[in-house]
Amino acid sequence: MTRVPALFVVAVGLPVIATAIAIARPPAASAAAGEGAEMCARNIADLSGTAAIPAGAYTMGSDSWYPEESPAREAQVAAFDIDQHEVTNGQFAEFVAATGYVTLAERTPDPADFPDIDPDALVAGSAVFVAGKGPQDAGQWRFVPGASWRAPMGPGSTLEGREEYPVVHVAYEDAAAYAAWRGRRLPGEAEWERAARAGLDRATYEWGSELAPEGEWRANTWQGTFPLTDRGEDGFIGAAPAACYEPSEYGLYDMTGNVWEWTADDYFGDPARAVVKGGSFLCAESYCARYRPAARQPYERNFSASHLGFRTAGDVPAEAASGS
Ligand SMILES: [Ca+2]
Repeated sequence: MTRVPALFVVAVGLPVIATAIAIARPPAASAAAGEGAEMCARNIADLSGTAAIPAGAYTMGSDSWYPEESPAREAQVAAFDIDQHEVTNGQFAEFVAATGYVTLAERTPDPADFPDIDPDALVAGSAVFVAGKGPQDAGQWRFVPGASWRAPMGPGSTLEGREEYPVVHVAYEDAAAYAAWRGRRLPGEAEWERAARAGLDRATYEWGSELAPEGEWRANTWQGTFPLTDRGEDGFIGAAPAACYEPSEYGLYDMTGNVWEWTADDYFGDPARAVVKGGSFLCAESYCARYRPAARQPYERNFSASHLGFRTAGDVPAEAASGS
């Protein structure tokens, strides 16, 4: 399969990034953390790392929301474990330091793969959501040359102070390479959704029936009209450090919102696209509402963006899973 670089990908739900090869000025680093930083007193190094998810059956999908989630049906998964939080910049940096790995967004596309395109237009980079300046200045997606996991907003931006933020601008192969390095893998969609549901069968949200029970925000999403104004009532405009919000019954953080997460599964059998789950800090009630366990969306496997990350999963030996 010919690799198509991210800059030519039209992602579902995004404006066309494909032909926008105009060299965008690197945006100024936007407010990454809102007033919620004080919520993040938790030290992720103190977490156990992974959480065990029991084998069993549950109701996967939903008939109450978007068509791609239907039908609600029984799914059975074997026992497995999953990272308690999204893979962070600090973790990914360890992987890169140990292996010299170069992510897809950092590689210049090979002109041999694109004979019809001016080689000068083939540049490395990734999709960045650039926030607007107010109600009259909507945020927008741009392809930013030089944007990568190391420079999330483009050249000049850094990871300083962002070691515990989820790594972004990782394509599927980057996420899979990291997981393999740790002796792990990406979760399947049915596994991911079982983990997100935390035993609450058929519940709309990870924690129950209300998005913000008693006015308390449980995850990092977008409050307001996307892409105009994010009121940041959940404490963050943009991504949040991993594990700021309260964990689920399974001990998992940020299965809802913050950044989308890759799963291993094809989207409706299309091997070029994988299912991503969980929604992101850009998901608003008016626009996306995919901050639910049943929700799903496809991304081209070679796509990367500033709101897309992952976590890893592992198999549990049968004797351990049976409790013997
Ligand atoms: Ca938010």
